[in-house]
Amino acid sequence: MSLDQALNDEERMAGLDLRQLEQLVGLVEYDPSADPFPVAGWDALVWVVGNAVQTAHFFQSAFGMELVAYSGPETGNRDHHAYVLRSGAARFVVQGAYDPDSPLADHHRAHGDGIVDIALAVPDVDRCVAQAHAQGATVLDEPHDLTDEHGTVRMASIAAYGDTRHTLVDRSRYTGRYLPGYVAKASSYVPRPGRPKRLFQAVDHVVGNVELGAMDRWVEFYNRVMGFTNMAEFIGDDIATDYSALMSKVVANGNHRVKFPLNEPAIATKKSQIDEYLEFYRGPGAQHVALATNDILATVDAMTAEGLEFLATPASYYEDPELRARIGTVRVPIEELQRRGILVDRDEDGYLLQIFTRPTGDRPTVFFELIERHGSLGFGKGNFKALFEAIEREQERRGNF
Ligand code: TYF
Ligand code: FE
Repeated sequence: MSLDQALNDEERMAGLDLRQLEQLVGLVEYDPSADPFPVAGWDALVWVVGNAVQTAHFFQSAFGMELVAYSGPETGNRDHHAYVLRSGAARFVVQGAYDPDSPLADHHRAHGDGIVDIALAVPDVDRCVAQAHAQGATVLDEPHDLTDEHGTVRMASIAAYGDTRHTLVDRSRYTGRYLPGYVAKASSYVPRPGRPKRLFQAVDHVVGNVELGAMDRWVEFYNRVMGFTNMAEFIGDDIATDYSALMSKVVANGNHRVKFPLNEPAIATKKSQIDEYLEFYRGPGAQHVALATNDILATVDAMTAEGLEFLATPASYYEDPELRARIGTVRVPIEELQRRGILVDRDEDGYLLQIFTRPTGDRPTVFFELIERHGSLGFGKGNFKALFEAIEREQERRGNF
């Protein structure tokens, strides 16, 4: 598939052009015809939270997302509330129990706020599920159609790490806002004057935390079942015990729209941030979502104005002559980055700017990253030391060290 065919209708409708997206998330060319499990991109990140009414508001105010659809008791869904939010190509679905006996209440009791489903857009659900069966994956929902007056969505679900699933979605024959059962609903939230129209354009990557010793098994799962390939960046034994207390490998689908770094705790003298996550999430799950923005400075400013908190970066990071020499010239003066705590990394392909939020829920589990790519296809390897030290300072403040 050429890159020009790779832009889906929704991305086109969101006003994104392909060169933009290519730059934003680092797309590559690939031929899906030989792929036994072709994945086109992200469909949605589906959350279960303790209060969907308020989380939907948070994603509109602090993340600048647009409310587009809703399902709940008023629409005949007596189990839960669900709000569908968009920002560019990204779609979040936020669900919270209405019925006290809803399975979502049990999910939330166990995990707290988190991602239950990393749903992926696929052109052929049945082909993917046939491959999943052939490779011995757990198929949670066989392919089925959902139909309403807007058309038909075909979907199926397979199990991923912990209680996380991948729903595979083909919405090519559907013109509705999200899925049958949802009604269109617009934002009543009014952004403050002067705020950029959109604070991020796409999902760049979603990181999974798995148990000690399970990382290679999950990398192998994504390789063998889903045809994902390994990306160059990883954290091995060598650096793990020095400061990161984690190991990490990255897999990506054919066109690199979907990138999954997978972390496991490393055996270190201190309690790993991954152990802390596994303890508080009660098992493996999605750790952070990286959001691609084309203006990380404006995004950080807008989010900060809404009260979102980012990890602090010490002045020593920006004053380090080695870092200064390595990053060279970026699009803004370093002082602009320092004022906001934005990190810089450069590799042979280019550079990236990134910053991390503090956990956004009650438990020290899920957080967000903002990333602005300028050619670099990496994940900020040069920042791992500074970043992990910042995360550990927070861990210490929580008394979980
Ligand atoms: O996704 C990544 O690999 C980077 C770095 O606990 C990272 O964002 C890795 C592990 C982690 C926090 C950040
Ligand atoms: Fe990341």
